[in-house]
This record gives sequence, structure tokens and C-alpha cells, in this order.
Amino acid sequence: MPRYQSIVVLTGAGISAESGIRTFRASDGLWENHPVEEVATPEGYYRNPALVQSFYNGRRQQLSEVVCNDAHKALSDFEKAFDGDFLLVTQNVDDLHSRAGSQNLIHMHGELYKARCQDTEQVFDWHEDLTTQTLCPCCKQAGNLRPNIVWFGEMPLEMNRIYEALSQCDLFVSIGTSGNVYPAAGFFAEAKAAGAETVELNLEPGSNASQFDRSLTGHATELVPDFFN
Ligand code: BV8
Repeated sequence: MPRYQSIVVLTGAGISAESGIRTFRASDGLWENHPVEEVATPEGYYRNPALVQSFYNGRRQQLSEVVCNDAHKALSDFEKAFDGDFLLVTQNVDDLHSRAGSQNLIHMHGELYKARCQDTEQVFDWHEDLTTQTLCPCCKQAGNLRPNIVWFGEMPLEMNRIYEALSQCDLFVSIGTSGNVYPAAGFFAEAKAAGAETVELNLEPGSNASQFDRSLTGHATELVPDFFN
């Protein structure tokens, strides 16, 4: 790999697909006949909190049955050996990058293993089911605790830190994302404007593939270790 000073990597559901976590496209964006956008929105939550809680309980439970794959591990190994600036931004809400050992990591859409009090905004580690009857640890009220997930229409997390890194990077690599969800889908353009080389590693070309300097297609567990070796 040529000498880069500052690398930003963006991952999407495709990097966890070979660990057995379904992507949004694979499920045609539906869950039990509910469009993901409907279930993964504040409106959907307030309309039917029990349905949305069970959507996330099911995905949180699945995390105990899956393990990280060679793509997650290759990113963690590269970060440890790289002597420049490295930031991994994931759209995924699973914990597989953390389990693989990634350090400088931002979960811009939140995490399944976190819950947030809607009154105090306090965030808690949360590994069990969340229901509308769950008592919030800080205000001791039922119904106040929600998944610490960024839903459609909500502000993604740590955007200033992400844009700062994009404005400084000389390599931007997008892995396993269809490039349909903003603002993540626009990150490559921010990096390009900063003069970075842009690379896409994906099973099939994403919606912005033609605008990347390089777009490599294949399985993440093959592409990522090859690219970051
Ligand atoms: C915001 C948490 C303001 C929930 C998620 C109209 C036009 C443009 C934008 C909008 C619009 N209307 C509304 C918007 C904004 C909206 C948006 O983009 N909507 C889309 C639907 C048009 N965005 C928002 O609301 C965001 N907030 O904009 O706030 C703002 C703006 C700027 C700055 C500050 C504030 C909030 C979006 C967050 C929503 N929450 N997740 C949950 O996970 O349950 S998004 C959710 O869907 C995922 O997190 C993920 O990000 C997204 C799915 O995307 P991917 O990860 O790409 O997954 P997908 O299945 O689509 O693709 C998988 C890819 O992997 C495929 O390409 C496939 O080929 C590949 N693949 C498969 N297997 C493999 C593989 N690759 C390699 N190897 C394999 N084995």
C-alpha cells in the first residue's frame, strides 16, 4: 500500500454480511412487512414503541450468535500497524468492529448495545431486551429508555469529528455500503474535495461507484485483507 498520512474508512452493512448479519438490501429494506425507514424512525417508535423495541431486541440478541470476520480483523490489524492518522466510521450498529479490536471508531448511527434515556439523554451499556416496561436506570421510569440508535430524520453522531477527518485525509475507503443513506453517502465527495484518493470495496458497485477513483468488487473478507495488507 503506498504511503498515506491520514486514512478514513467508512463501513456499511456489507462488512458484517459474512458474519451472518443481514444487510438492509438483502432484506429488501423490509422487516416483518414494515419498511425499515418506517420502523427505524422516531415517528415509527412513538406510533408503536413495542414493535420498534422488538425490532431492535431481535437484532441485539443476534449479536451474541455472530462473530467478527476477516474484514473486521484486517481493519483492526492495519490500524495497529499504521503510523499515520486512522479513523473508522461505521454506519453499522453491531459491535463487530469493536470485537475485532478497532480503536479509533465512530458508530455514526449508534449501537445496538447502548440505550438512551429520553429525558436526561444519558447513555447506558445495554445487552438485554428493552421493552416499554423497562425501568430507566437514571429516572426510574418505564418507557423512557430507547435504543441508542440514530433513526431516519435524526442527527448522526460525531459529525464534526467525521467532517474534520474527511477534510484532512489523503485516502478514503468505503466498504460494504450501497451509498443510499446520507450524510454517509456524501463522505466520499468531502474526501475528494480535500484531495484524497477514494476507493470503494463492495460486493457490487454502490450508487456512487463511478465517482470513486477505484471501485473493486468482491466479498469483503477477500477484498479488505488484500487491500489493507
Ligand atoms: C440526517 C440505524 C440530517 C437504524 C440507519 C432524500 C434524499 C437524500 C437524503 C434524504 C432524503 N430524505 C431523507 C434523507 C436523509 C436520510 C436518508 O439518507 N434517507 C435515505 C433513505 C434517502 N438520512 C437521515 O435521515 C440521516 N439523518 O440526514 O440528519 C443531517 C444531515 C447532515 C448532517 C447532519 C444531519 C440519518 C440516517 C441514519 C438512519 N439509520 N441505521 C438501524 O440500523 O436499524 S441507516 C441504516 O440503513 C444502516 O445503518 C445503514 O446506514 C443503512 C443501510 O445502508 P448500508 O449499510 O449501505 O446497507 P445496504 O444493505 O443498503 O447495502 C449493503 C451493501 O453491502 C451493498 O452495496 C452490498 O452490495 C454490499 N455487500 C453485501 N454483502 C457484501 C457486501 N459487500 C462486501 N462483501 C459482502 N459480503
